[in-house]
Amino acid sequence: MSTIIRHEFTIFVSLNILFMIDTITSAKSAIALEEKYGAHNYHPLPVVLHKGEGVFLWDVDGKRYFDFLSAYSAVNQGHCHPRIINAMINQAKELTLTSRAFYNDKLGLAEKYVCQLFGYDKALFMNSGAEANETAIKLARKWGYTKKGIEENKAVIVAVKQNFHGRTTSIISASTDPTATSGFGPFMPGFEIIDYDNTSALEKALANKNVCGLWIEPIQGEAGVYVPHEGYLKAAEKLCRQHNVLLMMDEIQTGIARTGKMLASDHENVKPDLLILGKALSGGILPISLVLTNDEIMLVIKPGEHGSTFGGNPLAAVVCMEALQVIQDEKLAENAERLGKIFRERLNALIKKTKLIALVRGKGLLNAIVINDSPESETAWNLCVKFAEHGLLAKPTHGNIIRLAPPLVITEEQIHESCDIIEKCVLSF
Ligand code: IF1
Repeated sequence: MSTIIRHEFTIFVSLNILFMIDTITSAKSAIALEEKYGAHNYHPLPVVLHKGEGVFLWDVDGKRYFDFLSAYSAVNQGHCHPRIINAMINQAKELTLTSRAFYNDKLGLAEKYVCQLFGYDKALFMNSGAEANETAIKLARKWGYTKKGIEENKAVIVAVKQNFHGRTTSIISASTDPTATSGFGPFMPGFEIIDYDNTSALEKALANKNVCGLWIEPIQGEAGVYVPHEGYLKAAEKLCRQHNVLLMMDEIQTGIARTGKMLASDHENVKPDLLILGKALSGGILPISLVLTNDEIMLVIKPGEHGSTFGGNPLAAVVCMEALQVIQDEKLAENAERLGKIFRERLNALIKKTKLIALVRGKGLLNAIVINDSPESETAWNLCVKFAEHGLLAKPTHGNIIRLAPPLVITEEQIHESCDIIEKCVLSF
């Protein structure tokens, strides 16, 4: 193509792209665009966000909010943490993705970092939390066949009612939530579902010789921040050892300091066989997930048997190390422990003044209030709309439960300011 025509063509294309890229000028136009062009797989609160920093979010009209969802505990380090952003920018200028067809000079450093931090032999990086759970399923099954001697294709993974581990068709095969499963069958076999927080149900299920794994969350996030009885996790660990079953702990939402310890398992000194992490592994900058385990289990997967295009990319490796260093340097687990107690004290005091809230529960800065109304009622939703009007963002789960989980960088003063907002809205409801 001659130079002149090439230039004209370039100008023509770039003008077109320019006109195609709209700028979002109002909340209404943003919502209309998502309504028209986006899948309707969510029902967001009518808030259109433009900027985040620390515990705060700003909408397109410049209104500031306390973020009490933290992108479902992915931004524990606070929105756009400068250290993590800078680490990302510097690495992004060098190398973002090589695929695992080759080595790179960052992945090994990140693997060593997380193995030493969490006390395991080997790490397998993926991207979404669901992919990390899928990885854990494959590891547990293959370990069951090659190490425990389970008959091929007979491996069973024990899961629990009201679990949430992601949205893939295999993962929802273990779900007991009709919203997650209806219309998506047929389902993956090989899962047995028992009651959560019930050790006798555990004893019965794990005695089955075909069981290769027990798959649980240390606190059930999506179920509404359901904290099991003290000792349940320890009993689960003991029964897994007794029956040669792998403890697959999904700490994607509870991990990375959210509940006041680096891991929720740490509250009971439980050491999962397979530790499954995601979300705040990157401080909400990139999708990064991870499975940590020992050599005997990790090495059952041979070259070419598992992976993903972006899994373990050098950009994610650098971001992950910085995000975890920030958690430790800023003592965010200790902060979550201390401020979580103050938060629950304030909410328990509020409960005495209102019939609207049945109870508050949680650990560290993973908490929830249960609204004194049926799950089908609009009360929790309407209360969240009111919270938003007063500068605090939260969203109901399962109808009448409101999860309240700010970034772990929140200060004591900001906890009180947020509780003042919650109290004002609840008492005026
Ligand atoms: C949605 C829920 C929370 C998780 C645990 C694995 C995953 C998640 C314990 C999968 C993800 C997210 C997914 C998001 C909303 C949110 C959520 F309501 F869906 F269940 F937090 F409670 N294990 N949870 O919490 O990780 O593949 O998403 O990276 O799907 O609506 P992911």
